[in-house]
Amino acid sequence: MSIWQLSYLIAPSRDPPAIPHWSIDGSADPPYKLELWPFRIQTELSVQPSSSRSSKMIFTKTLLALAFVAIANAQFSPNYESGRNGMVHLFEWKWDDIAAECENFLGPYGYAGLQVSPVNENAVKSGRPWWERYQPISYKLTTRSGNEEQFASMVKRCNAVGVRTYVDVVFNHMAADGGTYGTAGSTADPSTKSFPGVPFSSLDFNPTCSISNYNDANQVRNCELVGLRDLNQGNSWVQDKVVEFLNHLIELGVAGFRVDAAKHMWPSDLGVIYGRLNNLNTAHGFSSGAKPYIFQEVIDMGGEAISKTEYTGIGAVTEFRHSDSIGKAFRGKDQLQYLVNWGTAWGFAASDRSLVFVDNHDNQRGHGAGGADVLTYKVPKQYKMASAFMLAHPFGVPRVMSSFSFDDTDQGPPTTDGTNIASPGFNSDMSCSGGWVCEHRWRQIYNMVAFRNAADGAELQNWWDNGSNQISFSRGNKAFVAFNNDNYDLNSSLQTGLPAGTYCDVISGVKNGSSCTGKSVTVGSDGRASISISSSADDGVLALHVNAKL
Ligand code: 5J7
Ligand code: CA
Repeated sequence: MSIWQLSYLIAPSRDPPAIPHWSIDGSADPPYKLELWPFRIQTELSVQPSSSRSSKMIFTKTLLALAFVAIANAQFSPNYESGRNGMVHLFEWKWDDIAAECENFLGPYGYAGLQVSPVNENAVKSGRPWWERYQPISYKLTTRSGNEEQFASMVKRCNAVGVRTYVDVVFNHMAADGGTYGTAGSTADPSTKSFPGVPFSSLDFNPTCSISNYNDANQVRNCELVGLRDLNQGNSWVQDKVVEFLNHLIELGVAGFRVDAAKHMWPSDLGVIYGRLNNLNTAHGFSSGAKPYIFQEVIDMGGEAISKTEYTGIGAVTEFRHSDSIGKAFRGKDQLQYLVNWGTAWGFAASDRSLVFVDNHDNQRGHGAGGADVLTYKVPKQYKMASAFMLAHPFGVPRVMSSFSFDDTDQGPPTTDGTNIASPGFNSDMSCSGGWVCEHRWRQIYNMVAFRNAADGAELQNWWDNGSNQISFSRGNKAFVAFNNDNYDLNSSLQTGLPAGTYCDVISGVKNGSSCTGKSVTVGSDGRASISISSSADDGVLALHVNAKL
């Protein structure tokens, strides 16, 4: 029999990435070189044939097997528990509060995952702005959200109730000048690029220059973003430290990562780092061989040197065009009828490569892409409509934003004393108090997460529009949603796709036993129902699904 020798080599490269595939070098004789694109993982196959014929067969079979492994292990699945969909970003929440939220709310109400603020040590900045957490000092897991023990316990408690954790990881850079000590007690001297808590020294960073021209990819990736000391991800020590940090989080049971400022890093370096990540921890319920889900922050609104397509071969991307387009549509700058082809036709990445959102922690403050059109909790009616559309539509992996209220764009989370983060309070209607907005606890949002779960796998069907801003569609025969963004009422008999019966509108109320606290809608044996949405309604949406049938 033939004997193969596999040796794994990592080759640094700056080539553009592609859809993952194995490529073979052109040589006719063994050893054959195989390369998994775009991860730059090379495998050498030494084939010792007993006869040239069988060696060719085994070679072909091996190629097929390796290609299968590459697909099965691709990091494009969020690793959700089956029947669950939708994640929430609990921006600046404390780990103990999140653990309780998983058990009391996220698990029971069907959320599949949560994104947490950066877990590693950050620079302590005066006034404690939210953005200090994007200024790393070390990879020690102590922040204002809690320490490593609390984080580990949170991940475990959330996994136990079916809610997966995704960590916002910041490794494009370390802190800028002025950040001389961190939340875990480490000191640093950014002015000399000294971060002993890791440790990183000046050798690990790119030479100082500033990013001013977004049409120059070299500058965007090799220079400093607003003075943040720019790590060289092509450096093997930097790779080792980052991989160690991410693998530590995988060991603790996380399901994936949001990669901050991915646009400012070379895709080929990211491919090397991702290629060295361990499989998810099976002790936390992940299937064996599961890879971390990776969604990369690449702000690509067009017109710049860097395109999101350079990143979609190695992970998903945060689809900022979705945020911009959905904001424009529900602000009335685009008619809802045009949403009929919502998806890649709008310039979005493929559905399984798009992490979609109405707003994020950055663009809700006008700091990031999308500008004035981004919808936030400050415009509740339009925000609920846009969120309902995102959650009802099958496109993308949706993320719900959960904010603290702010007036000033630098303002950090609510505190008890100016330093320590305050826990959210809860009102009898389940909404939050104490400065926490908790959009994820708004009925119109959490009930649409349940809608998405009920609709799981069902195609978009029965699209209807009135030629302007009244639309409706079904998800197979599982769920139906209608929107009215015109300044006159919607009163129409519409095809819901649903089985005959009476359903609770989960926007105006909740199903409570055999009754509904909001509007009830009767679907006839032909699937049609008379649908009404007043133009002066608080929300402008009506949603029905089979799990809210009365
Ligand atoms: C990067 C982009 O490529 C981009 O297109 C964008 O819109 C924003 C950024 C950006 O990313 C950051 C990532 C970090 O991890 C840390 C950061 O501090 C930033 C960051 O500052 C940043 O850009 C800010 O916002 C842009 C709209 C401005 O054009 C930039 O100049 C910058 O603004 C700076 O914000 C101010 O100049 C400076 O005075 C102020 O102290 C600083 C405050 O920090 C932030 O606003 C942090 C933003 C941030 C953005 C993110 O997308 C993110 O994931 C994390 C933080
Ligand atoms: Ca960089």
